[in-house]
Amino acid sequence: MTDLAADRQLDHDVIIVGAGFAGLYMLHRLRSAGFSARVLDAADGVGGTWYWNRYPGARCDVQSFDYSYSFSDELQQDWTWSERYATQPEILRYIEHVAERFDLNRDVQLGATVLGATFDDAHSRWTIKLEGGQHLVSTYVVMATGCLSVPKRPSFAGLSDFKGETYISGEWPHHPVQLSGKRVGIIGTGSTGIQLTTAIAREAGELLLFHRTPNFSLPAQNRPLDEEFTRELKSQYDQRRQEARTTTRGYPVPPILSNLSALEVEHEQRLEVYEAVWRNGGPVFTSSFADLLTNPEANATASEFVRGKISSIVQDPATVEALTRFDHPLGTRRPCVDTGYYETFNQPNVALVDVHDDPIVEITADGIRTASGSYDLDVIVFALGFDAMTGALLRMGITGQDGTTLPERWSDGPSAYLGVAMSGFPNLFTVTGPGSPSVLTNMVMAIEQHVDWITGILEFARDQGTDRVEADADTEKLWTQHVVAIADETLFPRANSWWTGANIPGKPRVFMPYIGGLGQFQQVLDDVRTHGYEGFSFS
Ligand code: N01
Repeated sequence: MTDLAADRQLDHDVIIVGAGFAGLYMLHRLRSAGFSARVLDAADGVGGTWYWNRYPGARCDVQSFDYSYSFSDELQQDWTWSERYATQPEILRYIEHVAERFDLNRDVQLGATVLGATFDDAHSRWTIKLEGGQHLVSTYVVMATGCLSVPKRPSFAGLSDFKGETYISGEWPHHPVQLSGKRVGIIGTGSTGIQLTTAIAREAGELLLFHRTPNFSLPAQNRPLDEEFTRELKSQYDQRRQEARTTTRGYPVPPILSNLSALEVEHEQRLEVYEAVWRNGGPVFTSSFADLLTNPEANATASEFVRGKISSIVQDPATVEALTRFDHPLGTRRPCVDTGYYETFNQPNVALVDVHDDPIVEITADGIRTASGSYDLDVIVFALGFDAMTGALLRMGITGQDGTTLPERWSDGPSAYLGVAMSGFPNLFTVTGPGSPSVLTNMVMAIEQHVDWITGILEFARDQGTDRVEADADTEKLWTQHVVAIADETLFPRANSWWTGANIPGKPRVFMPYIGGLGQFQQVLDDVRTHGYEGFSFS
């Protein structure tokens, strides 16, 4: 591949991998800055995670009007969201609209599976190898490959013996799936499994939810957005976005939240705050008080409140016990957000199968067998999560200078400067990579932040007359240590979460996202830029 890169003309200044929110905006920004760029995506349509995750009930639990691009005021004024939390089809329509509106599709190559990306040290170029034999050569590569884009696949014994239908949530088919009257089993109770549960319970003859570790789920309090709300929102959209960029989460939080310690206030006052935040809905519950994610005692008051809510909703005591046997403080795994999840267990056609102490042993021709019993099923749905944040990058066949591969480089866990670049991999950038706030925030705002910054550094390199940009190894190491150190000051590392890689057997355990929040991270990015992109070498 090296010779190929040397002999050939450059195909593009930048190859972008991934046609989701990140890749499409990257293309738009690079074009505006005068770079030639091409987006590659294995899917047959744009949308990234929202192209693939089309399972029943899929929707986003960040409010629609926040989980959307802010770069174009015309776009945000023209587009109207129908609900507080948008469904997958509505989000996909939005992304397709953006791709058309900004004429992006002509530079998007779909059905393009990347098999490898190799850096040619002598000529400072990347060669991208695609399935089918095509090669593309570019100066820069941007991996916009998503944080939750590699589903964890089922590896249960006997899987191939099953006579019924099986589905993986992140690879849901495009054709309608008929579940009415069938006996359906769902394995997995993260955000995906919980959304699937409420949707499938309305349709299936019988639904069995195979449940291993309880997750906290908070009510979405979803609602249609009426004209008055939308008019008011649009009249202040710009201010809302400005504020969002300074927040930890990437969207403004409701004023009912308190900035006191949960232990500083009387029991009654604490309950009032929790009740108000519960009624407001959404994933902001852990911001009810200032110390819920740093002080175990404070956190226990919130966990207890949620436990009480679950007990008051679910009628069967054994189900309550299984749903509330929490092994982690509230918020140290990504809280789920639901509409009627706990109520679903009161339906006569729904039952929880507790596989915590009675694990799934195998899948049989007829269904699922646990250590103590067998469950006949027509359909099994796997909602087992993702090889998050690093999965897509590690599978991309990335080889840097000196022939070092990314899996070799990250064998002890990921290390990246600002979540955007790795030493030894010049001219390669990642959008919302490990070491950036990404999955702890509103992803669309985090994507815009990274994409704008990457565009800036490429313009800077061009202005300097250079075409080789690399993160310094020492600076990268310091940043990676800082990311871990600030996470260690919180309760987050206590949980077996996908943020730490704990959900994937053999994955090095490192707390991957930057916990400081979007606003604080912006200050870091600004600081690095104003110091001439300190920590990067240009040659
Ligand atoms: O994945 P998860 P997810 N046997 O890893 C279980 C985002 N998201 O796709 O905890 C039995 O959270 C596993 O059990 P356990 C959001 O950021 C957002 O649901 O390992 N069970 C767990 O219950 C979210 O956090 C939205 O004991 C097995 C489940 O599978 C992230 O995606 C919607 C098992 C995996 O849960 C990931 O959520 C959807 C086994 N062998 C997703 N292996 C919204 O915006 C795994 N499990 C609303």
